[in-house]
Amino acid sequence: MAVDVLQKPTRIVVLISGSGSNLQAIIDAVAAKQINGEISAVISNRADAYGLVRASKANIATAVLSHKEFASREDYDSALMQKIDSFEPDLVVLAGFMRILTPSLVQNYLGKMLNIHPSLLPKYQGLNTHQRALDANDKEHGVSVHFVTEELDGGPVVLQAKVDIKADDTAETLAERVHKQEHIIYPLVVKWFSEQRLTMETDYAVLDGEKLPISGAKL
Ligand code: NHR
Ligand code: GAR
Repeated sequence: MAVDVLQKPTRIVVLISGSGSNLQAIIDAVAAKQINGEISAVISNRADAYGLVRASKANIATAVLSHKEFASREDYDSALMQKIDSFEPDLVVLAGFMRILTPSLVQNYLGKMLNIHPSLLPKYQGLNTHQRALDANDKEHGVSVHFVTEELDGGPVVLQAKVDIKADDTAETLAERVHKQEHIIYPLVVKWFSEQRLTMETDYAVLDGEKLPISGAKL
């Protein structure tokens, strides 16, 4: 019997702040039954995030929780946690979510929260990664999917994809090529998680019972 009829679908909550093209890639992979799961909700900290339109078009519940309406990060994150928990997720996916999360929120979803970060971690944690790779004259750049821990962009890497940097690249042209890779690797990692093949230990990710190296699995 096929694995997917034995395991119950992973309930996924996706957090976004913007365009939601990674969200779309995951919506498409769920629709194509590549992911053994369902997207229970999409939550944005910005009311104008285009990803909310993508979610509505796919008949997925949406919620907006603006950080501007809260006095502190702690207050915001406790409301965000309540909102996330109301959808009872097995997995929380950060897909271009632009707010740093407090330790207590992160602890609550430890081993159950993934992020996609546009650099070859541990290089270029934080923001403006494409420009920083160009400024450093790097020959290659890329993207990482990692488990979220308290350390910003510092949790165990699951999978990376590389792109060559061209002499005439700008941050925009480079970001565009990185995006294409994002839309391949993020659905794949969510698929692994949904098949219960992927877990997190304190300092590393585990795929099919094997400890992954710091640069993640081999594609
Ligand atoms: N939270 C924790 N605890 N750990 C991580 O690894 C996280 C996280 C929250 C978000 C995504 C991350 C990225 O992939 C992410 C990973 C936002 C900022 C940031 O500086 C940095 C990294 C990431 C997301 N945000 C500003 C802030 O003050 C706001 C910037 C804005 O609104 O445009 O939160 O890059
Ligand atoms: C993606 O490139 C993602 O790697 C990046 O934001 C973009 C979101 O695009 N994430 C971060 O920079 C996190 N701080 P999308 O909304 O079209 O998926």
